[in-house]
Amino acid sequence: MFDKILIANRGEIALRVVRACREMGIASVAVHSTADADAMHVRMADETICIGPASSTDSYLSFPAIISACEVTGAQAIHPGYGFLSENARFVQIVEDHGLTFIGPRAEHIRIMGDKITAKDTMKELGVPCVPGSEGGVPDLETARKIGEEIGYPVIIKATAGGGGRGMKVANSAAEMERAFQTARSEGKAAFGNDEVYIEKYLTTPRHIEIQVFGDGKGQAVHLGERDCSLQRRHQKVLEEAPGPIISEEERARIGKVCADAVAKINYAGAGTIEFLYENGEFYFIEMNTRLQVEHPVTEAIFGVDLVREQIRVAAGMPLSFGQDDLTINGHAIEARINAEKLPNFAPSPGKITQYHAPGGLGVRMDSALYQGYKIPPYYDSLIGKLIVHGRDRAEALARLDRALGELIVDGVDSTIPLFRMLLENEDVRSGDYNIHWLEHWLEATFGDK
Ligand code: MV4
Repeated sequence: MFDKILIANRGEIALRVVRACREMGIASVAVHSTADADAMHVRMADETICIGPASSTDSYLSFPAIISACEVTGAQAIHPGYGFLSENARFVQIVEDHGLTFIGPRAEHIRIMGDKITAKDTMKELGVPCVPGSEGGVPDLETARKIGEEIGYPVIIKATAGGGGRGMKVANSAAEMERAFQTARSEGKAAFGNDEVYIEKYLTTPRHIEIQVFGDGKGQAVHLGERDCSLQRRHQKVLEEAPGPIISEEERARIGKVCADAVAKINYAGAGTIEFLYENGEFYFIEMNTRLQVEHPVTEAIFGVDLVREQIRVAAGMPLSFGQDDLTINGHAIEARINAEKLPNFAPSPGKITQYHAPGGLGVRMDSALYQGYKIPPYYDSLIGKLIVHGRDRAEALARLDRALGELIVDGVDSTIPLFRMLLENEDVRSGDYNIHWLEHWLEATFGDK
């Protein structure tokens, strides 16, 4: 096992990793930019090192700064958290070239899943159900039109280097194909330097269901069920829950096994998330994320496992501490993402926290790096906390979320807390009757004329 781990991240996720390290008796090193000198993740780690200026390009994203920080502190492994360098295959290669361990999958798997065409080809080959569409890339407009006729409109054109909603265009009819195709191409070229695109049947009202998988890197893998993350705004998740409100035990076991078998077959190491669109009782693969996700705590809550501890163990060459038969679901969990943003437009709201009180009690977990007097810097994302509640069933989890939100105090900046109070009063949310478009429609209906 490692003696010392460097955490190449900030905020609540850096703190999350510090906590796992401490419980495992591993020393933690926090890195920070000059803007984060007073951050909680820095205060809570065993050692700290400043790696550059406020701009993430020159600090949290800087290969030389992070590798040097390992050399200076003697850290043997790097936990990347999510975002930043967590899905950067070149970084993983460089980490390994320096004799360090990346706590995550191999560079090869990150590379495969980062190219969406290769990811889909790979998954299809492994028996994972995919959205009907083009076989690989679509080289020109003529081919695009042919595929449009074959699979039928509406279709969606996606940049292979995209993902998370960037570089995607819908064509509702043949008349819209030229414009959608060219726009997806040029957006791919401009944003990622890659103009390769592929085409899929456009599913109009799916849910976003993602399966948590975990591999030991040596051919063993398990699944930890699904999360329903359909409540999103502009491709940012707002509320996530596990298990999915409309997924049956049989469906979970079936798609879960397909996913676990797929990652076992490629010797995948560590945590992964296989994203699906779910419509009319069918799962359609869209992307795989080769990192720990923001919303991992809802899975931890219902399975009673520590996914970060498991990531560290697997990276150290240890076997998984649970088999599929050890993993059973207990109750229901919901996560509310608290952002420093002002409603109704979600404008960033950095500034000083004048008062902070975290909720507590049975089934309540607050993952946050906030404290009273902390100044939220304007340079990074606006996530300031995740409130995760766990109940015996969905109704109890909803009631607990409402109760915990009532205890939570974040003063000095605007936050998305009031949004959750409103959502909890909504009948569709209460019954779990929503899809990927629900939240944006509701926001428009609720705040649209303001
Ligand atoms: C789709 C789709 C409908 N049909 N693909 C958006 C983000 C990226 N992960 C994939 N996305 C979508 N792909 C087909 N074939 C609709 C979306 C989509 C979406 C997906 C998940 C969660 C929220 C979304 C919001 C808009 C569009």
